[in-house]
Amino acid sequence: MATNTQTDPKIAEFRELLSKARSILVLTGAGISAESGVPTFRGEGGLWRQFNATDLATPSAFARSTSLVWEFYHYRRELVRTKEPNKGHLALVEAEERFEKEGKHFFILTQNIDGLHRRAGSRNLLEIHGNLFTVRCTSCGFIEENNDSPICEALRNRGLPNETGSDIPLKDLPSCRQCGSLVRPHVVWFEECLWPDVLKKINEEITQCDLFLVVGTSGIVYPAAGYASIVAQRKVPVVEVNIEKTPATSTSTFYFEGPAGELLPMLLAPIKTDAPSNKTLPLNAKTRK
Ligand code: BV8
Ligand code: ZN
Repeated sequence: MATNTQTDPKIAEFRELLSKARSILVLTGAGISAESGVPTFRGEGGLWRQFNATDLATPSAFARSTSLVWEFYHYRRELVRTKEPNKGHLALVEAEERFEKEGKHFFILTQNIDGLHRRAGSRNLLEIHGNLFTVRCTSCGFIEENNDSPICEALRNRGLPNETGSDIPLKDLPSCRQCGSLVRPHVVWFEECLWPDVLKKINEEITQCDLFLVVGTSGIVYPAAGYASIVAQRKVPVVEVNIEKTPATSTSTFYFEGPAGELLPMLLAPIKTDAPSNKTLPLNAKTRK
């Protein structure tokens, strides 16, 4: 049941851990964008034209129904453009800035491709599955950020969830600025491996962290779903924030139930120290040796 932020003693325990942590790693999933109005994969709204995202986010779907898959990604690009980061994203930005000032390491691995962490201002961030606004050429491999709306004329006003039929000819779909061939979203589809440089960075972060927050993910998709148990095996505290229990809950030291937009600002708020630190003592005071 939902965490009572006034009385739950676990919160004080967590915040004590947070104050002592030197390297905080956060893994986020679609749930952190839910309060921004971006549908999650497996909640309601996770369907588009009666398709599951997981049916369309594959190389074979793109090869078989290129127009349909581009309409799906075009729809998501245009939808996300109308959304804003929420208090959960912003709490992570504020925490990153504060912890950096305290000489701590703070890093976010997001599974989301919506770009909302970036727009919120997070800098220590890795979008492990790519980004909706980056495209890659299917022929020459050229990768570039593309914020065009629409991304090509043929997709203007297309891709609506209640539309049927997807028959845009390949030649009218988004094309490479370098060689003119068809481009695809530069994201990691199911049955595709995460990129080697991304895997290297993930490994660095999960081996160095001494506190691991898992926020708004169903813990179904690998390899991300495996990180909590890898970190827990190092006896590092795992803290889950979700509106429901997930497979990660059993490996979590703390499980805080509730919307990330409400819980994160409270969980990550600056620790108010009552005792004046020597930084705040009046100039002529002597700090006790
Ligand atoms: C890989 C980008 C090695 C695209 C995504 C068979 C063949 C091949 C592979 C596999 C296979 N079987 C299994 C696999 C591995 C597969 C996998 O894990 N499949 C799952 C379905 C079982 N993984 C892969 O293929 C990965 N690559 O393994 O390479 C390999 C290679 C070949 C062969 C074998 C192995 C690649 C996975 C990456 C896929 N790309 N995204 C796109 O977005 O279009 S995954 C996509 O779904 C998201 O990016 C995210 O990562 C993932 C899961 O979504 P979540 O973020 O968890 O969202 P979800 O909706 O599920 O849950 C939301 C949660 O939020 C819920 O818990 C909800 O309670 C909570 N919530 C809601 N509101 C709130 C909230 N919490 C807090 N506050 C709120 N307000
Ligand atoms: Zn090209």
